[in-house]
Amino acid sequence: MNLKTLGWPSDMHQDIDVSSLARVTAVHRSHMRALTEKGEINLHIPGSLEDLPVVGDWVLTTPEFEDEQGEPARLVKEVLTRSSILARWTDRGEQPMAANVDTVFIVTSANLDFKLNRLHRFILLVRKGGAEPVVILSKTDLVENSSDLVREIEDKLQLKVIGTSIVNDSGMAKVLELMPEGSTSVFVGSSGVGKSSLVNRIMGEEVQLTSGIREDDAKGRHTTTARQMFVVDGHGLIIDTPGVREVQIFGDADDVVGAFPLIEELSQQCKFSNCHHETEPGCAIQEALDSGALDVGEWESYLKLQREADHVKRKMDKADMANAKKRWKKVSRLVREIKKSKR
Ligand SMILES: Nc1nc2c(ncn2[C@@H]2O[C@H](COP(=O)(O)OP(=O)(O)OP(=O)(O)O)[C@@H](O)[C@H]2O)c(=O)[nH]1
Ligand SMILES: [Zn+2]
Repeated sequence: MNLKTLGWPSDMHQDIDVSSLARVTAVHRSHMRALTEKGEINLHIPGSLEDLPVVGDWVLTTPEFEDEQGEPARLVKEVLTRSSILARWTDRGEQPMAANVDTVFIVTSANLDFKLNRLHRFILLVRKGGAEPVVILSKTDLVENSSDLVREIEDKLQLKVIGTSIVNDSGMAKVLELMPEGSTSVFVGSSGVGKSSLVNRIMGEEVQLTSGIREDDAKGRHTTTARQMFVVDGHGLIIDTPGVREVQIFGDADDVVGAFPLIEELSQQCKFSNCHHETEPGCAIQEALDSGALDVGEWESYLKLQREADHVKRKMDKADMANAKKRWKKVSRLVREIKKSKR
């Protein structure tokens, strides 16, 4: 496998000894895996390393040795500067989920209502991370006017939108066209919109069957095991990890409230319309928590999501997306901030 197939940009880092390059393909609790020109290896992380690699990272390594498991292995010497980051935005800050991603396919289902505002905010987040967003309108076989819908969204978002269906195979060629050799893509979107179906179709059935990419856990859910970055024959790479899948299209406090109908109803019964549900008299939320009518766990997860939404919103309000130059400065600043927050 040559470096270009692995996504190495030929115009970068001319002075690097390419034989020491490896790209991280999987991050497990106990170890990491990576691909080099010569094949797959175990990656070991010395305790002195400041920033931990994520899937998609390019690292400089020591020469190969055989580790305790008898596998070819290398030590990470340095994580190279990321061209882009896909991060999960939490109340503890940005958590990088994948690095050096060129295209983020944002999958949204044609048969479900979606909020353009929310999609828009997510698109801004992807761009802020340095990747190119593309919207996929999935399951177009379930609606009648899908091409009108595609054009409408394209128009409103000023962005490429591809309608797909795994039932009649439409749109697959267009998706593959945006995944040329050497490119790296991820698929994100809410649960059930059809991400796995798309990735499996793109990868081809035989790859899926023979490489044991997916495995059912005890509860019958799909869990991604082993490798988390795949080469699509004749095309680019796909990163598919549980963390990447969890990158949520959150950002609107209103959406959070809407997801908790009981809390929404109760807050309308508070004595003061601007109640913070803390120590105010006549607070229906506090009363419901005392009486047990509202579950403490539910209230806590509501507060957590609310904080995350606020955090993302504040980030977005500060960002000026119109200026591409500024955008790139922000990417490198983001990388520095992430490095700093790890210290
Ligand atoms: N009609 C129709 N159904 C589809 C299509 N794509 C996926 N589905 C169905 O939608 C359901 C969810 O698809 P998945 O691919 O598992 O969705 P996902 O986004 O990977 O979901 P998570 O694994 O929970 O993140 C399955 O029952 C699929 O068969 C499509 O193009 N048309
Ligand atoms: Zn209240």
